[in-house]
Amino acid sequence: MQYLDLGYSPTDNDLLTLYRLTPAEGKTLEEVAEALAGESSIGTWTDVSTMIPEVGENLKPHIYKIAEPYVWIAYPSQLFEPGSLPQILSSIAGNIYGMKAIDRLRLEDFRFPRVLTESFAGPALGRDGVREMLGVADRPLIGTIVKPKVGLSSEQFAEVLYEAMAGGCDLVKDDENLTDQGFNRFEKRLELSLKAAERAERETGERKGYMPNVTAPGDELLRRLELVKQAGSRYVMIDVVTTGFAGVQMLRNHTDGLAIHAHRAMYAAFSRVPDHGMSTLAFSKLTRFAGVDQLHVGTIVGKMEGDKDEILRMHQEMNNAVVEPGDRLLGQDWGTLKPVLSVASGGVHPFLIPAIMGHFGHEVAIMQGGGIHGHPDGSRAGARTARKVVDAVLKGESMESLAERDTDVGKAYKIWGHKSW
Ligand code: RUB
Ligand code: CA
Repeated sequence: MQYLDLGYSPTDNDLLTLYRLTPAEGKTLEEVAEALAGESSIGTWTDVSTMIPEVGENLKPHIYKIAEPYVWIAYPSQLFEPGSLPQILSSIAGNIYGMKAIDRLRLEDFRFPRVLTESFAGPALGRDGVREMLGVADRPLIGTIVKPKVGLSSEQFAEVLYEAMAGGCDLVKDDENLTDQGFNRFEKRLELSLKAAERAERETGERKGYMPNVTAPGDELLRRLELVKQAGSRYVMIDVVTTGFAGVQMLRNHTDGLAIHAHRAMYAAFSRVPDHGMSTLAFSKLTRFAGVDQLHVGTIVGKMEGDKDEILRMHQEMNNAVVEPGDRLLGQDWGTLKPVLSVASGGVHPFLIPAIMGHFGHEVAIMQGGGIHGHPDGSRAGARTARKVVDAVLKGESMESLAERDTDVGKAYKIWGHKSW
């Protein structure tokens, strides 16, 4: 087969991919691109007598552009099973990573055609639905991750959650590695945390969201989801990478109006090496198709790695109805799929909030763990500090001036006022 078709104009029915491709020693980019195009679609390593002409004609991919080290491929949409991220990934991000002819391979970006886009339900509530549910329209949502990550009992956990919510957090989440351990059972934590959240709601007059981590093998995941529904929670959270996209799609199909918070622990196993794996941009786009309502996208200024331009691009892909293609970017027409709320988290403290709002505007949830529970007067004071900082940023007040006139902020400023990563 010949898939090299430079100058081919992709049709509205094609799925487009952009790979960064490093051939193994002694191979040319063109020959390796040919092998990749075949292996990710209809081909194998040699010509086969079973290749009937119609398959070759109708289903073959087109390598339509090459600019070393990048390769652009258009695949006919009929190659893919509508609504199945596992099948699509097994094609465009599957065997090809392991081929001897390829030294390094990175899926930089992809674009689904409308027929595939609309086969996914996307977020049930999305960014705007989450805001409506919580009654917060015009400021960043403020949240926390209970710390220590694991180790507190269910009772101790619920108490920290209460303090944070009473102080002003809209959202409190389990950490990614807290699920159902002996020292903190899921059911007990769920019951006590929702009670504590209700108490904080009564006292503050605000609506609050507890995000219980239902990450587990599939059958247990669904069992925990049912517990969460029965308990009357507004949210579930899930570790999308370790659970896998099949599990996330399954969860989405059973949530019945609950919002899904997506934590991305392990994403960097794919994205960290710059010329291999999958970009965080491509990964993030998958989660909007899978139907999560909010996703960690990085902070630009916090403790986790992440290129500024790529994070802002991810923010666009999460928020916009249409993202236009650009230089080495394929864009996406999201059709009727709702926007996802971007979450900025990881090493955030109150005095990084102005920079985060500078980058994301108010359309973001800012989640601090250490930056709230590390306040010298405790979690409640930490949460108050975060809300005061957000209000000050919205009014244009400087952090120096706020720290001077407010005790909560002043105490936090002494520790973190000048901390950057
Ligand atoms: C942050 C935290 C999250 C990170 C993960 O806690 O627990 O797991 O947000 O990173 P802390 P990312 O505020 O104490 O650092 O959001 O980049 O996926
Ligand atoms: Ca965490």
